[in-house]
Amino acid sequence: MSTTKFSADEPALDRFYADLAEADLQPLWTQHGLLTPEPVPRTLPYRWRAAELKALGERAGALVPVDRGGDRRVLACANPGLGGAPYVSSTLWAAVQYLGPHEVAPAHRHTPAALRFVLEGEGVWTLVDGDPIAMSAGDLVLTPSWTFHEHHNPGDASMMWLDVLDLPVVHALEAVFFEIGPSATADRRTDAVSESERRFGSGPGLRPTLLDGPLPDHSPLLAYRWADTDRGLRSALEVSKTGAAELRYTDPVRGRDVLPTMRCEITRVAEGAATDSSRQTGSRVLTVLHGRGRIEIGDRLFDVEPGDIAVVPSWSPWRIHADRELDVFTTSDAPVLEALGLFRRSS
Ligand code: GTQ
Ligand code: FE2
Repeated sequence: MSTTKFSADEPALDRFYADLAEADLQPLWTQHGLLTPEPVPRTLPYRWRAAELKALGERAGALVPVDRGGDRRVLACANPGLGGAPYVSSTLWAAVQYLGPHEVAPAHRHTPAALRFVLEGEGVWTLVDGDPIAMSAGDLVLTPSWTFHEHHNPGDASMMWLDVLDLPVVHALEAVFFEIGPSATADRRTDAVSESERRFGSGPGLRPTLLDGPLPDHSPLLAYRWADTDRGLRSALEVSKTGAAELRYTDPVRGRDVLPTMRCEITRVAEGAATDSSRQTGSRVLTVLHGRGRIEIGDRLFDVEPGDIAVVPSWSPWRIHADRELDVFTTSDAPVLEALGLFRRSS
C-alpha cells in the first residue's frame, strides 16, 4: 500500500484507529484481498479416493446408527482450503451416503436443494414428496429445495451414493429452513417408474401439451436414468470429432438447468483422448462413474478411478485425460452465477 503508516508515531492517527475499532468500523484502505484482479479461491483442487470413501463409509455403517445425527449416515468431503468446514467447495456440499440393508433414512425437508448420483448398486428407493424413485448405478435423482425426502433400502445389500447440495450457498444467504416429516409406512418399491417420469420422461423432444397447474422452479422430471444417459453419450461420442462428448441434464419442459442453483453435466472421453482445458467462475464437483484416467485441475494432476470425487475451484483450468474410456459426472453452481450476471468462461 502506498498510504501512510497506520500506527506508531502519530498519536492522533493511533487514537483514530482505536476509536474506529471501538465503533465497529473498518477503513477500506487497511483491507487486503477484497478486490482482486481475478478470483482467488480458498477452495483447493483436491481428490478423494473411492477405496477410502468406501472403507470409511462401511465403518460408519458398522459403528453409527442411521438415526444419529440428522437421520443420514453421510460423510462430507471437507476441502482442505476451507478451514475445517464440511464443504467440498465454497458453494457446494458433496458427500457419500451409506444406507445399510433394511435401513430407512426418514423423511425431512430443507431449503438447500440436493441431488444424488448413484455410483454402484441398486435397490434403494427415495420418496420425493410422495413420489417413489428407484435408484440404480448411473442414475441422477433430484430432491429439490423444500421437497420431503426419505431413503429406503429394502434389500440385503448396503448401498452408497454421492450427494451434492447447495448448502453453502443457502447457508451464506442465511436462508436455511429444515423440518422433519412423516415417513411412508407402505413399501412403495414396486412403483418401478415414478410419477414424475411417467409425466415428464416421455422421451427425447416430447413433453406433455397440458400441465395441470404451474411448474415448479426446478425440473419436474426428478430422475434421469443411466440407460438414457448412456445412449446419449454413445451417439454423441460417435459424431464427436474430439474424442469427447459432454451432455447437460435439463428440465425437459423448459430446457434449463435441473435445479435453480445447480447444473449437472456428464462427459465421456474416449480411450486415449482428452478434453480441452477450460475454466469458469464458480466451483464444480465431479465424480468418476466408469473408466480410468487423469484429471488436471490447476497445477495438480490426479489419477482417477470409478467412485473418486474431485473438486475444481472457481476460475481454475481443468481437463480430463482418459486412459480407458471415462465417464465423469459433474455438478456446478453455474446457474447461481448466471442468474447474478457473474458467469464467465474461457478456454
Ligand atoms: O439425504 O437428505 O448429504 O439432508 C446432506 C443432507 C444428504 C439427505 C446429505 C441431507 C441429505
Ligand atoms: Fe435431506
